[in-house]
Amino acid sequence: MPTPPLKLDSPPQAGSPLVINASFLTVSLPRPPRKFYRHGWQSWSLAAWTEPPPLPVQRPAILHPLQTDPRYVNETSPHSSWIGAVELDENDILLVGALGLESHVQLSSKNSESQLEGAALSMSKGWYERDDGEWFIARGSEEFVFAKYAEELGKRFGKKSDKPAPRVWCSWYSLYTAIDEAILFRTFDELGDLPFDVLQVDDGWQTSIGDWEVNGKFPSGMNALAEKIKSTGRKAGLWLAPLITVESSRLFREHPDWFLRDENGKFASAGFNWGEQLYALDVTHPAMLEWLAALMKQVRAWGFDYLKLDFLYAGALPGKRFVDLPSEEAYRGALKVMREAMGTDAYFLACGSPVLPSLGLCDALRIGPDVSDKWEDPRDATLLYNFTTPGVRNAVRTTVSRLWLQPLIAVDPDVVYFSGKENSLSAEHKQLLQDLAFICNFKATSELPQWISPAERESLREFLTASPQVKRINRATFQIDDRIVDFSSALALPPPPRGLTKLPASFMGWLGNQPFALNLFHRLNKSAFRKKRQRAEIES
Ligand code: 9PG
Repeated sequence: MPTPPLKLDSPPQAGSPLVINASFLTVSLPRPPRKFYRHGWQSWSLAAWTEPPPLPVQRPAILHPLQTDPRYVNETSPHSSWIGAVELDENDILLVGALGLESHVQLSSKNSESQLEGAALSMSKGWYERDDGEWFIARGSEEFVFAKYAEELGKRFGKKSDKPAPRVWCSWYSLYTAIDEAILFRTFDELGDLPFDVLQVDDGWQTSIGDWEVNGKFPSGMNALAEKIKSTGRKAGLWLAPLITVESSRLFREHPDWFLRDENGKFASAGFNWGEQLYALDVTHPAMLEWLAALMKQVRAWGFDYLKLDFLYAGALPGKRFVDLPSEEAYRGALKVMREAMGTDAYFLACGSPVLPSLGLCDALRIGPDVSDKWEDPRDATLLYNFTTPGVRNAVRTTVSRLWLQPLIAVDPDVVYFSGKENSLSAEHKQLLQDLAFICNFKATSELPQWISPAERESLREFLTASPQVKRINRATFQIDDRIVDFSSALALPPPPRGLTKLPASFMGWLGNQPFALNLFHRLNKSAFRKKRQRAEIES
């Protein structure tokens, strides 16, 4: 029997957190909050302290399953996955956090009239999708409430792995999908004695998303690729997106019964990427799970010991499954299957992953959107109001807002850039990314050695060998050795589209929803990546 809804007329006293059971919980706030902490569902979804009113719905809608929790994206009250917090006053934070899966926190008003009058929102509510579960409620300093919440999560989801975070070179942010055997072999040689622990091959080696076999650009095969990396004295890393497929994959054609369906029995959308419609695997289907375990074993047998498993949100999307499990529980089951099959000695980085359901089962988690060689794309930020797309500002904002996860899991902030070639970031923004890596204690980079000057190569070496003392001063400011680093320029959100910008905003929202436009965009990108690859050849 689920417990009846629970109402707390006042929050707990500062310094005395509560853990209680309820399917539905409301906490009356002693005063209107100044800010709301929203926590996006998966790695790329926005996490930030924002003004209390709801934010405009991000666009385009076709990408919602890929970028947010599609069930709550249209919510008109500020919504947060598993955990929410309000700032009542300077350093007076009230945190409401679920200690179980399938749970949400929302800021709401007592009645809709007060909202219409513009009065501040005055209640925090939390609920579980099914049955009831535990809630953690605490009031106090920001540091205190988040640390205590993390402690309680650790007791329930498992501890942080004791593997040290490796220093990673990853192929994505240089040539994207335009990788091939020749350029990677050469890169692995030219990285020379730079102190990387892992060289990780990203998207571009496979036949198709869903068909995890080597493509024609790697004629020597996967064993040889791993072998080449290992011959340089590093561990071999590989990217794959095992819980998703593109429409044109053989897997999708051959096993239509392995895919998640919606209420009407149609295939549920997992978003749109690589110029195609994406579908999610049904992570409860026994035959699919066998396939998944075999895939993990295959990757290990090829010789890869560091696995970046991406687009994992697909395993937790809402829909009809072979076994009727709550979606996040189903996802967690698939993560267990993958972990068991790959072995505990593999380093497992989860990306594009729902946050709470991944704790305790992987070694590291990407906690923000991708970086790029741009600070911010004005089209995405101001017109589409979308903060999940690649860019330094988006990555810094969400990552800094999720550092409270550090006691629970290694947090990956994505890569740092050093090169002036093929990159238009300012020195300040590059430094901000370096500092982000320091505060996350997770270091990765992606550049081709021929793009970096001898001086840049030395900065990269220094970065990889440094282990600065990091101290958080407040939400936005850190002390890194004897420097004070301020991330506030990244944390704020631009104002919602207003007045004359509403028209181009609607048009971009419409255009971004058209598969033909996304496909065209994909092809343009691909050709730009190929040109970059050609330039890399000429520079040799
Ligand atoms: C490979 C890449 C890299 C990268 C991952 C992931 O919102 N989106 O449309 C979206 C698409 C791709 C993406 C992130 C977000 O990138 O984070 O490091 O591995 O896949 O395709």
